[in-house]
Amino acid sequence: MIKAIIFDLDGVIVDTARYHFLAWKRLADELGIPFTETDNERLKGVSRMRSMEILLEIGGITMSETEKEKLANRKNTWFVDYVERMLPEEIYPGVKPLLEKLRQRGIQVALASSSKNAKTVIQLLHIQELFEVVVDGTMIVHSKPDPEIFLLAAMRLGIPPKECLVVEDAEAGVEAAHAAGMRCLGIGSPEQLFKAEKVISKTGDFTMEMLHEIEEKDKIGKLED
Ligand code: B16
Ligand code: MG
Repeated sequence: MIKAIIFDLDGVIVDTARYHFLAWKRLADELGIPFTETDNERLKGVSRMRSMEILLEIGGITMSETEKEKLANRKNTWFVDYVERMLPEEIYPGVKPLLEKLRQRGIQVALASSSKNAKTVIQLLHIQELFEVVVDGTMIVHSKPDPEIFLLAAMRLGIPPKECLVVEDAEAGVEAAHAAGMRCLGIGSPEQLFKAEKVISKTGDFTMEMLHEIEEKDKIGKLED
């Protein structure tokens, strides 16, 4: 029985995933690294510094930790510029009513984002009061695909992991959910997110029937087969 739903932020609630891509692309262009939307899939859900390392791996470039931090901070400045210009209307269609409906039905709702900017984003969207629990990149040591962020969310909700459903747009996020012993609804393409119990293209398309459908499926424990 699913008692709680833990939502990722970037790419699930709002299209900040696009802003992350644009900011990384700008840095990649400056460094002369070829960087496509396909490459960007590897950065989704992972921490800022790990994303920086993946970008340098793609370009075959090595540099000192200090230099890496300087460049990652630069990327973050550009990302924050996009975010600060964001309007509350940019929340994906149907997401706010969905969060309200889930709470009315007695399902607990949490946010678990690897982003250190998550609190700013939900404040700008005026949705912070819709989450019982918010955990972000400032509260964890290991980012997705490590399960830490989802386990922390479940602990703060007081709900066992097996009774939590994660909603994610990143492969690293689906892996993190399963590593936490939770089921996962993927948002995006079924080819990319094939490990998720179910995949839909938009968060706003989520229905209560899907929740029951996912409850019926129990892929947990079978993923290693
Ligand atoms: P920041 P999510 C993740 O957020 C993004 O998907 C990922 O692309 C980003 O690198 C990470 O947050 C860190 O973000 O640089 O703002 O701390 O998808 O877990 O909500
Ligand atoms: Mg995401």
